[in-house]
Amino acid sequence: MAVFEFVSLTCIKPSELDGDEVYIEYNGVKVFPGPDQTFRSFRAGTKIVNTEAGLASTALHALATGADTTELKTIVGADKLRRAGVPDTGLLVRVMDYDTFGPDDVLGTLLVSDLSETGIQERTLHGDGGEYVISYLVSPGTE
Ligand SMILES: [Ca+2]
Ligand SMILES: [Ca+2]
Repeated sequence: MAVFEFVSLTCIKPSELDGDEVYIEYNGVKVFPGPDQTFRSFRAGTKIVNTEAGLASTALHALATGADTTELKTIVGADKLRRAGVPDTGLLVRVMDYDTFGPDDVLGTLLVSDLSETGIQERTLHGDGGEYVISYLVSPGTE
């Protein structure tokens, strides 16, 4: 099974004026923030980076810049976001905004399945008026 590795998520523009309440799902299962937290607040410029991703340290240093950047390993309970197996049907990554009233909003979805992509991948997500950039790696796993 191929392996998906989360690298970073950056908020360019939140969907709500006062920021979003972000959580992330892999194939419908919540993987971020942790079991004890409903969401994590993101404003313009907020970034989380997996500094344990399989990238050259120089590339990671370049990513882990910015005043509002948090290393994933410092977020308690967020280990499940770091990596996941990619089933044959693909891995659906969904970035969500929690809302107190009404259904939560989808900030973006990404179906990861293409193993021909090598190196760091970057996608811009547009959902509910927000703009986020997600980056990740996909590598062939061992059977
Ligand atoms: Ca909302
Ligand atoms: Ca919200």
